[in-house]
Amino acid sequence: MLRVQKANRIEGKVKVPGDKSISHRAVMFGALAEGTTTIEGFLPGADCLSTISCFRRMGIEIVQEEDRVTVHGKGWYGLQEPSQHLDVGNSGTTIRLLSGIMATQPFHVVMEGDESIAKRPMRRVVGPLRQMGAKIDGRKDGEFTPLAIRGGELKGIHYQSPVASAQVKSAILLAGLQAKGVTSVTEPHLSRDHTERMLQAFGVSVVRDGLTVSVEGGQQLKGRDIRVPGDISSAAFLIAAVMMVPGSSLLIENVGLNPTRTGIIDVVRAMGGSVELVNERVVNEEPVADLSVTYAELNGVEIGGEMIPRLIDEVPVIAVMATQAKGKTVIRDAQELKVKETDRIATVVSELSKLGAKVTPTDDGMIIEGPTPLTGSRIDSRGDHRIGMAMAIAGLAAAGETWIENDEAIAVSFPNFAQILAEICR
Ligand code: SPQ
Repeated sequence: MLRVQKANRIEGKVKVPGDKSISHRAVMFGALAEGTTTIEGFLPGADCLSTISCFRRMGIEIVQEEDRVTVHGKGWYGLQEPSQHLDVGNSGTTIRLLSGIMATQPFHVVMEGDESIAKRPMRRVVGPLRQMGAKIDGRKDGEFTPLAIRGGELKGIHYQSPVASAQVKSAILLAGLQAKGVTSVTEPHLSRDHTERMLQAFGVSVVRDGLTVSVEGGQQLKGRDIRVPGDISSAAFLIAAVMMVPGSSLLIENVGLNPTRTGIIDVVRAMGGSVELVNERVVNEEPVADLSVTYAELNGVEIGGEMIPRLIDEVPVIAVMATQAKGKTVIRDAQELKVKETDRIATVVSELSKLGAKVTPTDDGMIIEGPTPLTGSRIDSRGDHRIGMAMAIAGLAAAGETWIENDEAIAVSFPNFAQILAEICR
């Protein structure tokens, strides 16, 4: 169990681990590319290690030491049929992107993960991949794991996605790279675009036209060196830590600032907090900067529409900040939260209420009223890394001690979270 005490101040200079979305993609694309890919700044979190182990099971040699990884790619069709099931652990990104890749492979594979993965919807990728010609089966007609895929020849489709999801978009585009003709995906709002950026870095031609992105079949990837920036979704917890404790300030170095991910910065600023970008640069097609974060009294805010995909993983910690903000914070259009590692509307409401917060669930989000004094309590991460970390941050402003049960889930995306928190808390 993780114990968090009320903090007097947050201060210092820190680096967050590598971006999870980019780390997954670097390993996957490296494995499918011709030649060697080296990755620096890789996130050695449980989810990305699941991606590595899946590709090792398909015969790809991958050497990983902390945040350095070397992938010996054998080209798109260099993967071998695995003799065992692929275990994706807790990682939605792994199973959904791999579904797209497996749909192109001339062999049979079964993929499954943990209890949380078994409850997450898969037909959102299975449906369009079947339209392309892939043979995929799973519980409830392909809605749930285990998924059994027999890949083969695919045809390009145009897919109008009902959800703004980078995992859906990526699965289809990856399958499209080996399909006949052109494959395109149109989303209702722009989701994170790391796949598009990194495919281009691996030598693939990707065409964007507004909310539509397309690829032509028959393209090959070439191995390259990748430097992964720090994960803004991890930095979000530290930004929130500053906003929870009056008088705090923090420098967070080397944070990825892809505009499809920076909603958290816009929201903190809209609430009245100060986040300045220092030393802005571009690393491997991704914008990066250091963040200088300073405490300010916050006001409630309304969030919805196209902003939601830009901060979807940060909603739990935004709810935490909102407990200390003056007035109402309303989060809408965020029904996707219900199909994450947990139903994040329900878990935020149940766990944050235990600390004394005023949070009301709605059909597509939640309403938080603040400021409310919080009192330390025993919280359950429910096996969801982002819930565990968000509640630990709430604990920094709660009287007494807050205990986070099932805190091991935090290692999914931020293995040294407790250590960094200890370093910056005064
Ligand atoms: O990989 P997983 O388990 O789906 O992880 C989460 C997270 O909180 O870390 C979501 F639960 O992030 C997703 C994110 O919500 C990672 C991701 C990606 O790398 O493509 C995209 C988002 O999901 P989606 O469903 O909107 O595509």
